[in-house]
Amino acid sequence: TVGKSLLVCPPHPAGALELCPAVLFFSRPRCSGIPYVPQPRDKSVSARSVISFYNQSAIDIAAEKPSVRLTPTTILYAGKSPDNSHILRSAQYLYKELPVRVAHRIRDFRHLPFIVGCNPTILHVHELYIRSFHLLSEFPPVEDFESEEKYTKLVKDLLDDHKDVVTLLAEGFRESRKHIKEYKVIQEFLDRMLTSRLGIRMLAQHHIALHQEKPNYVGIICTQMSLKKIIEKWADFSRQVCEYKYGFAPRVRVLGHVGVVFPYIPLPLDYILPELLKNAMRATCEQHSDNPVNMPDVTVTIANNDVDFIIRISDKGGGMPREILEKVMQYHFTTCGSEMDPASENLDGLGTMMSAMNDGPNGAGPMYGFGFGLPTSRAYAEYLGGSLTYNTMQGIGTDVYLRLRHIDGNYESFRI
Ligand code: ADP
Ligand code: K
Ligand code: MG
Repeated sequence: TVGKSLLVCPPHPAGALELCPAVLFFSRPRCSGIPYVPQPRDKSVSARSVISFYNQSAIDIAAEKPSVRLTPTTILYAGKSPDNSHILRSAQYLYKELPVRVAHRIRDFRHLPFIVGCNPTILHVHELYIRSFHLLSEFPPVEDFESEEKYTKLVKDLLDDHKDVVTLLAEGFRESRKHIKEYKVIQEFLDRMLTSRLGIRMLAQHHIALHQEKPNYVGIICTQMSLKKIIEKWADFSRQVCEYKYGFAPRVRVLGHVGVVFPYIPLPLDYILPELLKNAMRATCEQHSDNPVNMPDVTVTIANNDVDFIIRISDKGGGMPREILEKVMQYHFTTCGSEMDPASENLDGLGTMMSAMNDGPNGAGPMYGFGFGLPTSRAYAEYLGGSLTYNTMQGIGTDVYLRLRHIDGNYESFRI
């Protein structure tokens, strides 16, 4: 039923947003069949990638360079020039920066334990990065608007090429993690990989968005973001996914500083909020399945101050059993089905869900099952200078706290 329900999931309200959970997690390469089998790729590209395993000097040199990370304030106040020279400067920054960041990720792939690096799915992603490195570093310098336009087209294409990377990594590590004794190796790799990817995508999306005029937006920064509105948007979305899965869904109440409006980047919230809300709704539905009419609400409380803002998501879904407390933050750990063991391979469920997610670019993520919701959300929150923590009361429910730094506060928030 999981697979069936997901085939007709509600559309994703984020529309074309690159970072929507569905796009991040569950879409697949246009070229690939399902279940995933690495496809024979363009010969020249393949040969290129293999050669670069041996002849690495360009990648090595780039990987030695530090990445230049910008604060959101720098981006916000970079200034809009009537002659659009800010767009050119933005492209020139990306032109220098992207090959370095991609080279860092390639270095990480090379440092993976051999047995993991050999996994065909992981190798495929590794090759995708090598290919991107070559495309980016061999592009002629961006000097005028004509070359800027071509460069922006390349950046768009690469965003698209990489949209399935999280799904592929989830799959590759699920297959190969049994060979690794230390979970920390996987966690550190995925934390770095996913947050770096978030950063690259924010920069790329920002550059693309600079080309469009949108009220209250400078690139991807919303200058008047209403937390209440964005929470409500994702609450509606999650309720639809939930209703589809269970036939009912708890209501969501938003309390606290509901009137606050401030500049922020909605993109990461578009990933984190639905993941946390789906978790709360799933727990509530499963705990109160005998009396869905009187299901307790999920309560979201906003607290805002000069330094940061906190979103608490409280559910009365019975809490997390003691024996899984230590594991819920682990990548791949899920209580999908009756199994509580992360090593248990619910291949059927995963396969069906993954394929369901590839039906359209704006398809919805599944209610649960990947075990990536909490760890990815925490990695993103920490990357953004914040935190994700939880308290659970066995028998009653769970409170999850998402704390994030303001980008216009007195302290440096984070660097993208
Ligand atoms: P998934 O939702 O795919 O299982 P997550 O990382 O989002 O992966 O969550 C991991 C596990 O943590 C869930 O399977 C569930 O057992 C537990 N969990 C998460 N949030 C809650 C919650 N609010 N109440 C009870 N259990 C939860
Ligand atoms: K998990
Ligand atoms: Mg989840």
